[in-house]
Amino acid sequence: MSGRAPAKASYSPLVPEPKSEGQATLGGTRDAGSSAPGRTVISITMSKSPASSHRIHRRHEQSLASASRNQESGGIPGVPGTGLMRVGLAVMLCVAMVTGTASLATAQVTERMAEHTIATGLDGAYQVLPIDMNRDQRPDLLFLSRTDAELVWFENPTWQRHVIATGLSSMVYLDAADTDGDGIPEVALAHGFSNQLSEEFPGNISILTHQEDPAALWSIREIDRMPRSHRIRFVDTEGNGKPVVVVLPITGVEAVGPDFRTPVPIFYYHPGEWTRMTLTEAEEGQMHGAFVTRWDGSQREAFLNASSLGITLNRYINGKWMRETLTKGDPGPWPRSGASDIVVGALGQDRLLSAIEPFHGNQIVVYARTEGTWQRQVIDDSLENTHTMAVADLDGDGHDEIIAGVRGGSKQVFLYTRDTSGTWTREILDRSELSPTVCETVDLNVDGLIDVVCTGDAGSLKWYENR
Ligand SMILES: [Ca+2]
Ligand SMILES: [Ca+2]
Ligand SMILES: [Ca+2]
Ligand SMILES: [Ca+2]
Repeated sequence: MSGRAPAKASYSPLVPEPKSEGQATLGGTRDAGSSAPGRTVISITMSKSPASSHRIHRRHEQSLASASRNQESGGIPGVPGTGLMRVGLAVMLCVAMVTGTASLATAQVTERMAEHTIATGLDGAYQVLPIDMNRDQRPDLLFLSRTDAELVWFENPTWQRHVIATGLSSMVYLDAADTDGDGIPEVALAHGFSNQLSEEFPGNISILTHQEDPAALWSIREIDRMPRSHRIRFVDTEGNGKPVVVVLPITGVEAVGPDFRTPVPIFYYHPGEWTRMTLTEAEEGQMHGAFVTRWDGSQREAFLNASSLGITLNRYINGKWMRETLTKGDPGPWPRSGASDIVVGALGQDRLLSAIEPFHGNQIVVYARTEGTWQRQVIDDSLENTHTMAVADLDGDGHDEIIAGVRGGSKQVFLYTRDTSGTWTREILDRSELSPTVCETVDLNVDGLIDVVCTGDAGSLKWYENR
């Protein structure tokens, strides 16, 4: 599992000298995140894992885009600065820095991505969730602010803002799924959140249902209160369109930092009954991300959760929750152990697990299953307070890219691409100080190409159009 020492990435700094396209520059010392404005190339070799035909179900079919990359400015979408700077950056993006095996073919995925700003000034911006809210087949954007009293969605493509609930406090997370088959999702919301124990922050769990007009106020029903409830997910455990609601507190109620070393329960609720059920009491420490996926390739959904204990697969089989810890994550000493967020993607026919480690951690880790165990490989350990990750095959080569965002340091959004030789390359998807809290992947303009949408502490909501 993860007991072995992590495979460290090697780095090369970008040398700011114009090179002709296709020309490689070798070697150099690690200087990730330095003042060099271009990308850092991270080179590792991954083991080939056994074949698995799994592919997560929310993925849309995707075709290889045309290679029309020539932007009028000659620059990078969203890159501020003078024309000269843009030209310089464009030239630098044509320079592939390599360590070990040369890799020039698959980088520059960010050149496909055109940045668009949907909204700014969103104080407390925390979560964006793409989902069609009005049955027009265009994904809209549910949006949640930690400090705003209004729960809203932005309507695609005009991005008109609609308020569906008011008078809320300390919202922290939501999920949405159409549980009654009318084409408009129901929303599960965790609010009244704080890391502190206080009657002011009881950890409300509520279900919202639309009325006649999904753009008008929705009805809201509180189903439970559990302090420190922090992540919430619909999970269609039976594959019948009647998902349970799973709630993951960030720590145990009695936990005290920095160790937080008490059990953390996971709860779930059957739709309609809304009686609190305990899924497990075996988690411990700090718990963060949860990723829903059709792990077995059937209609049944499972979810993976990340915590101080690692990454655990949760499946509901024959009326019982079955839990299997896939990896212990970062093998570092408590409390800097385990994982913070987890995503499941695909590398060709193989399953890709990728994680942020440890809690709000500095590392992007990929796992490939080899000979029955998940091999841990750190592809970047230069980050600070990494808070979100997502996967999608943006360039249509059958291998998912990883999108990750940091709230510390440069506060940027990064994109990691693996080429066929196993080399991971890091590019900057958003070089503003977005301080991303959540990024998601979705085909927002319904053109068959998966796009990226992010929000964060800077109060902006942006999408990155795949062209
Ligand atoms: Ca829509
Ligand atoms: Ca519905
Ligand atoms: Ca790809
Ligand atoms: Ca698209």
